[in-house]
Parts: sequence; C-alpha cells; structure tokens
Amino acid sequence: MSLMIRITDVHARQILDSRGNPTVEVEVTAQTETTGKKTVGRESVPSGASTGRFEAVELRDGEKEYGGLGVRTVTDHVNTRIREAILGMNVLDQAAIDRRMTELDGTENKKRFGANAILGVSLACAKTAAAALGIPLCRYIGGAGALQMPVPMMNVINGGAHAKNSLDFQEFMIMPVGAACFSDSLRMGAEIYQCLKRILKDEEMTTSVGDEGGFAPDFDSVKDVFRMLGRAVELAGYRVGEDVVYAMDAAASELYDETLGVYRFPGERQREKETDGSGVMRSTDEMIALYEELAAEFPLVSIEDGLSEDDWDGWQKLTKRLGDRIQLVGDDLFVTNSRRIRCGIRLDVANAVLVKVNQIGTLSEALEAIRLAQNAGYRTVISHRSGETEDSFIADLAVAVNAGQIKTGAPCRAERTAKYNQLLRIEERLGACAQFAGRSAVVKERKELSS
Ligand code: 2PG
Ligand code: MG
Repeated sequence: MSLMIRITDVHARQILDSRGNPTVEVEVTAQTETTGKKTVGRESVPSGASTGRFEAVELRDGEKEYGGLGVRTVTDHVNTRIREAILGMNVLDQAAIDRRMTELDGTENKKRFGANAILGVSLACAKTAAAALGIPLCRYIGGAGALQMPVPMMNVINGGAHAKNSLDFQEFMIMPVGAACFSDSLRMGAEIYQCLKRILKDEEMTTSVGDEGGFAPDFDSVKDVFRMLGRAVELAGYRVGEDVVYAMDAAASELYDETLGVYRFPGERQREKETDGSGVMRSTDEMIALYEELAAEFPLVSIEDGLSEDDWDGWQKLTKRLGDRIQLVGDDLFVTNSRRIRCGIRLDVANAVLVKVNQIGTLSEALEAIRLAQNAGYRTVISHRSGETEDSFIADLAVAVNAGQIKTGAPCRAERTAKYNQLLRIEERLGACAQFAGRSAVVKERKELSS
C-alpha cells in the first residue's frame, strides 16, 4: 500500500515582495495517515518586470489598494475553489494535483485563477511532501541522483527594466567557473562584487543597486561595463576568462520596436548625437554583429534573450552564427513552455532554456520543460524573477534537476542571498558527494571567431 499524506488545509494570504508589491503566499497542510502527524509547507510567488508576452497570466486586482497590484482575488481563488478541489488528495501526487488545478482553471494561460494562485499551491505541495517525508526538497524532487551544484550567474550590473540608468541591456553577470565547488564560486563572486563597489566608489559612480542587487550606475557603452567587470575581477585577484567568465541578459524583447522592426537603445548616449534623440537603433543583423564583437573582445560565454521573443528567423540566424561557441538562452522566447521549447528545438533556435517556474505556473510543467530541454541537449538555467521573496525553492530545484547553472542576482539583498545561502546548506549536506561542473557547465569550446 502506498503512503498516504492527505491534504487537510490550503490557505493563501497576501504578503509583500522585494519591490514592496503584494504577492501570494500559500500554506498547504497535510496529514500522514499512518502516524497522524500534520505537516505544513509554505511557498511564496515571485514576479517579473520584463515579463514575456507568452507567460502564464499573473492576476492582479486592479483596485485602489496597492496601486492596482493587490492579489486578494488570487488568494480568494486559492482559499475557495482550489482548496476545495485538492482537499483530501495525496500531497505526494504532485502531477495529479497540478493537473486538477490546471483543468479546473481551464484556460491555456491560467488566466482564470491566475498562475500566481496555481504556482503557490503547486510549490507549497512539494514543500509539504518533502517535509512530511523528512527529506530535503531537492532530494524529494530529484531523487538520489540530485548531486550537481549549479554555477552561479551573478547579476552585478543592472540595467534595462531593472534600473533607472543609461544601460539598455538588462543584466551583466559574472560566472566564477574556475572554482572547485559552489561555495568557492559564491565566495569569488562576492569578493568581486565588493571590489566592483570599491572601484565604482573611487570613480565617484553611484553604488546604489537595482532590483536584483547589482549596481546600477550610468555607463557610456556596453564595452565599458565589461571593462569595469574586468577591473573588479582582477582587483579581487582572479583571472578574466579563466577563473571568471561573463554572461548577459539583453532582454531584447523590451528593446524591440514592432512597428519599425528594429531594436531601440534609448540609453546609449555615446552615439546620441547621431540620432533624433530617441537613441540608437539596431537591426537584427546589427544585434548579432554586436554580440559577435562583444564575444570576440570579452569572455562573454552566455547571452540570454539576445533577440525578441517572436523573432524566430533572427534567432535562427543568431544560433547559426554563435550557437557553436556561445550559450544562447531563451527566456521570453521559451517562457518555460514545452510547446515553445519544442518549436525552438525543431527550428534549431538557441541552445539553452531559462527556467522560471512562474512563467508556466506548476512544478510539473516546469519539470516537463526541463526534461524536454535536457533531452534535446539544451542546457538549463534555473532563474529567479526580479521581484522575489525570501523563499529559496529555486535553489533546491536547480540541484534537483542537475541544471548546472542558476541565475539569482547579485550576492546582495536578502531575497537573492536566500537562494545562495540555501545552496550552501545543500552543498554542506551533500558533502563529498556534491558535484560542481564549473567551466564545462557553460563554456563551449571557444573556436576561433571567424570574421
Ligand atoms: C529576466 C528576469 C530575471 P524579470 O529577464 O531574466 O532576471 O527578469 O523577472 O523582470 O523578467
Ligand atoms: Mg531574461
């Protein structure tokens, strides 16, 4: 007879996220039939700023409270319809619970209950199950083979929709791939972060931070950002390109002008005089050329959302040109959606998938997307959102699926460090069994860049 851990209560409340906006927190209580013991798992839901057009729907009240951003409707959905639907189910039946909720919602993008309602319950169920079984969350989701610690992608310079500065690209990240283990990698990243702060101070540039904890000063050009990162890496005593490589999230959907079919760079001041004041514009080909130039000059090994979410032709070109030597990550492009990932695989577009559980709305669907990507030889990067909470679910998820990489902001701000700190605990517990891919998690053999 299989173990029965029956769901006895589901409760949602409204809490605040890292941007001070309301979000959903869910508690799922379940009772182990054989012992009578009750267990509660709690989970909160993150929220993006540069959300992809094809993401599952995040419902907001649109009332006066919190400038329209309240989530009372969502918590009501959890506390009534969803609660009734899953009470009595076995909390170990993750797939069945997720299915019950999505079927009841009945829409393709979860707009009836809100993905923020469904996700909160889905993840809270996994936490309750793991706690009831007395095993770590990563072990519950991933089993005995969940041993690989991810390489952190640390977003130390913020721009785009996450900061009010002159940088049009959204994220500039360091990846300390030369470390021997996760904790060393985190330490290196934190040391570089502090050195970066020192340099910025010396240069009288602002050290205030953006939504993901990275610094957000003005820069004249993208190349200046990478030069600055290089100085920080060296000041911390590490080798650029050896110990530390770079990643960026262009978040190009945010820059795309659909009417003109070009990418706009309103913040790029360097060539401002050449334009009508609305900033520099680039065609798809010019975007690709820019990435090629950056990758030739700097150890830039991963580019996320280099082109817009619907520019499939452009993505094909980009993948043909750079895919053999650079990790090309689809975020807005794939939105953790198996259908879109399948389409990408078919068209030979990108070679990595960014995984954000709230883009799709249930743990089961996120796991399916990860499996699909990994089976096709695509890499996976487990990711936070720019609006986060102190919750650390994604740290466990990254280890559970042996993702190899995690993107969860700068080593600063508690909602970001919560994930890194959880990974420290996981690594400590795995002890000598913990694996760390380092360089091979992200760096493709860098062939000679042809001109
Ligand atoms: C992204 C994310 C996280 P947001 O674009 O990758 O860094 O940002 O959550 O605002 O979509
Ligand atoms: Mg992104």
